[in-house]
Amino acid sequence: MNLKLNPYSKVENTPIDGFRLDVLEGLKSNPKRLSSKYFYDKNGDRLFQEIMAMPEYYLTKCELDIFQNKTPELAQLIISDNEPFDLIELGAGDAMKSTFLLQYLVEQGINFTYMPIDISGNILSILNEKLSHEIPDLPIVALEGEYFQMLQKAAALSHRRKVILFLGSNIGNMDIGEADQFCSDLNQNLTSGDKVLIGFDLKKNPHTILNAYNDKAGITAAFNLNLLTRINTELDADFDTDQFQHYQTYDPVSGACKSYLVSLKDQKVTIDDHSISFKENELIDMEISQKFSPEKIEELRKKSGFLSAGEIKDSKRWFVDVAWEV
Ligand code: AVJ
Repeated sequence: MNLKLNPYSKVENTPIDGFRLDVLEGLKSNPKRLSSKYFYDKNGDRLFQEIMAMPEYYLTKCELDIFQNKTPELAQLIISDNEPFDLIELGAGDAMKSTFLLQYLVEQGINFTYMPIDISGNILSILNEKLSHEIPDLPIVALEGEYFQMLQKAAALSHRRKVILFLGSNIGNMDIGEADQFCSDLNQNLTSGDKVLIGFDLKKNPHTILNAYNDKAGITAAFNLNLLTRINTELDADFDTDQFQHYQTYDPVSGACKSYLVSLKDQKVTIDDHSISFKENELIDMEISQKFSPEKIEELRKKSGFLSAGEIKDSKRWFVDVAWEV
């Protein structure tokens, strides 16, 4: 198969029905919840890029420090032999950080195909456009959809050794139980010699963490409220976003940084033929951004059956990219 002849191809769409069912199920639960994986429509992608550019949002800067300034060490963590491999990135987004690694690998003449997976087709087209200019020699196969469905697609497309990138503390969007399950599933979907590189945001001064998610400019608030707007547009609903308020918490003991939307009054919202009632001050559980201790990361690795293959921290030691091997 000549993957070079196969530029950005839309392999599969997130079924709109999955979105609708998840939203209705979440809003009929007690407490009400919405999944942060749905934050990323066109507006959400733009808002997240604004978040990454905020001075308070240290995560991107820390991981960029690793990818930009420790590229050879990073490459050493994932290169095994001269065999060609697939570099699969889960939740690639605009691949701002990984581009430095991709560039370096291509310069070193390493034979690999880059396979970004993302739930947002919009950001994948932006990414594909960007990479075709910045690294024209890079073979890319972009996959739009859910992580494991697309991992299976990737495995069906090629049988080469796999290196999975899961950066930016995307793993933090799962609670500890979900992260355990996810890493075990990942391990089950890979074979001996495959590797994963996971970015974890470390516990640090709680003010630093809370500030990153509670910015004064209100971009994080807008990022949360945008999901209500998305539901209005895509699911024919009538949320009044002025009647919901963003509330952020960080619990330094558990490391859970959580966002909620608070209903500012008793209100009813219609989602096509469904009616959802909100009491004043009732919450919608929106997002978890879990922070980790080194011990917790080790526990996660052992539970899910991976071997340790090295790690790199940023110069502030606020963030770590950890390599595990099957
Ligand atoms: C993209 C999941 C890593 O949790 O830090 C940023 C998303 N939410 N600000 C994170 C996010 C609010 C971000 N991740």
